Amino acid sequence: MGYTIGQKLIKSHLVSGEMIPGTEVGIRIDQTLTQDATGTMAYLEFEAMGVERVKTELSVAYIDHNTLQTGFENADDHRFIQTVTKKHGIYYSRPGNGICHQVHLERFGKPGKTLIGSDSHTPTGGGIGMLAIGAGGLDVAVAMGGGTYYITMPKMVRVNLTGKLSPWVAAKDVILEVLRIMSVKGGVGKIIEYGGEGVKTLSVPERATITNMGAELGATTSVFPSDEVTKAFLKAQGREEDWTELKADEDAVYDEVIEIDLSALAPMAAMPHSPDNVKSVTEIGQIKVNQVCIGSCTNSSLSDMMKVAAILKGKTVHPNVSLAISPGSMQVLNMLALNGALSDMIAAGARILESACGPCIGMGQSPNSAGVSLRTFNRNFEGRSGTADAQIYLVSPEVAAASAITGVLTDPRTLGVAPVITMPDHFIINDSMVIPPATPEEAPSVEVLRGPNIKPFPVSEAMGEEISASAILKVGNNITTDHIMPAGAKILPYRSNIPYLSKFCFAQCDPEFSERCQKEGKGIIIGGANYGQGSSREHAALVPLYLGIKAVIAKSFARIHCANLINAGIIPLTFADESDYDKITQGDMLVLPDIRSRIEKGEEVTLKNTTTGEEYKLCYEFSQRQKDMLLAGGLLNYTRENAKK
Ligand code: MIC
Ligand code: SF4
Repeated sequence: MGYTIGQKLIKSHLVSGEMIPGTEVGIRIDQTLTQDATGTMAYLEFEAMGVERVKTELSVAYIDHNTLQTGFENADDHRFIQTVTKKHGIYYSRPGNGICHQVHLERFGKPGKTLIGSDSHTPTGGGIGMLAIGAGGLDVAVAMGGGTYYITMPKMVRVNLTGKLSPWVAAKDVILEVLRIMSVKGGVGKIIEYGGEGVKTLSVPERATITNMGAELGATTSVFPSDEVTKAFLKAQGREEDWTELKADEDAVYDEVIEIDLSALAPMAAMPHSPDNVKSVTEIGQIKVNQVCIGSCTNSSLSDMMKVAAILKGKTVHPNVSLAISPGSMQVLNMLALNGALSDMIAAGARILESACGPCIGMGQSPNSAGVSLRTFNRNFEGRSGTADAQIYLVSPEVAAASAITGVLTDPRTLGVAPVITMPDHFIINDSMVIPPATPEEAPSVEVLRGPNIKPFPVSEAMGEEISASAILKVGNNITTDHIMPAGAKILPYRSNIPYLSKFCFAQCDPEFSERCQKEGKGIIIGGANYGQGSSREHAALVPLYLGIKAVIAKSFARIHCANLINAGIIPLTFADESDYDKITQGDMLVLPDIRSRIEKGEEVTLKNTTTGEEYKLCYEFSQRQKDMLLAGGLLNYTRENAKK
């Protein structure tokens, strides 16, 4: 039996386990990336491990999230990351150089390699045939130290592409269609692999848009073959030698096959407040638009920007619309400036932002009250934009630019002939904003500079014999890590200050949550299905840990968050019978009797509700390693214990 691309990539990096879906496999990591909102913590954790120099082939730290700098905090964190990376062998991409995933694709990613990044959209690298996975900061720290990265061996899904996209229909519409079919839970435990005749009609930036937003499916990752198109892209980036071919075997077997005829797709939008709430633009109709934002790691490539510029050329942004554009990287922005496209955007009235995440993570550009904002981004969770009642629609650059001119949600096919954008033979290459690390000889003399906003991170204790605490919070389905630990301009600067962040934990769901935790000192969270979807931020585990959360009992968990909980020493458990969820009321007193010995021995775990007198069966699927980690009180304790042995 032949292998899929995903299986080939795992096989060539396999350190432990067998490639049986649902069981744990350990893989060797070639490259890592961090961004600044998760990076500060990741490097503090790396320092705590006591490794002098990274053991990966390449590790890069990007500064792209916290770039508003409304106080000293961001700049201090940047300086910390710049100095700590210099000391430990990591490349540092300065603020202004661009969004981590865009820059990594342009300058560093290599087909056939493994990459983990402390950001959920790391699968962007799958666009050039990498096994690129989003992970918690601590997992990235461990990988930088040469440690193995563990995943549950995923099932393989093949998305078979036929035909060719029609004019005005974009890669964004492909992934929106996949989201419509599979939902935000549909990719959990799976690798989404693209294949078929349609693949060769898609450029690398188009493929990267699709693998990027595969994160919203909850998938482990998404991947395209590495072919002649990939080779041409790398050649244009001056990196032809980084190319290797990668394709699925003819007789590879998939667990699931989805057929998509590219020619049949139409422009689409994900409506508020979920990336899978997808309808065609014509179906939604011509709703009035207040804001349009173009950019983010999903849609900020040179070709996306060139399309936008061509649509805007000679036009003026509608008087009721504010149009903000953030090109994805210095390379993109510089090329737009040189070829005149930037001038077309400016003349049309676009507000040009720096090459960074910006509005995508609520760093400025919050819409007006109840405002409708069309964004080329990947997430439209409630409140993420910074305006609680804003209505965010996720669309392609084509739909965004067309609507910015008309002032209403517009099917770009009504605009006439679509612009044809060809990929350049050569991108402008200027890596001056990437600072290489110190040599091993120089490294000892590099001083790591820390600002006063950097506070120690919480470390859990070994698991006790019994847990007894109240159901301190009960939440519904699809709770995102943005609910658990919101981002945005006011809070993001405190990503290295857990005590301060804790005030905002679950603030959107229950403003009293944090205070209640402080009062009770401990608690158990009750969650619905797909608990912890979205971002990789380990703060969504570290802050609850700080607040005394001992366990989360949910209908099901999202992959990265579940791993982050275990890393933090918080026990993730699921209901054996989902209807038991309904029997628990917030405030009920709960007991997990003999939890330690039961997990140790692999026995059934029960939950006693002493308020109602009921008992519920719970499930867990921990590997031996995860059990040991939980018993030790998280990954750091576990690593320290192992080091002692
Ligand atoms: C996001 O898009 O939510 C982020 C901000 O990039 C996060 C990381 C973070 O919370 O810092 C992600 O996707 O992992
Ligand atoms: Fe940045 Fe948005 Fe991409 Fe996250 S999704 S990395 S915030 S651009």
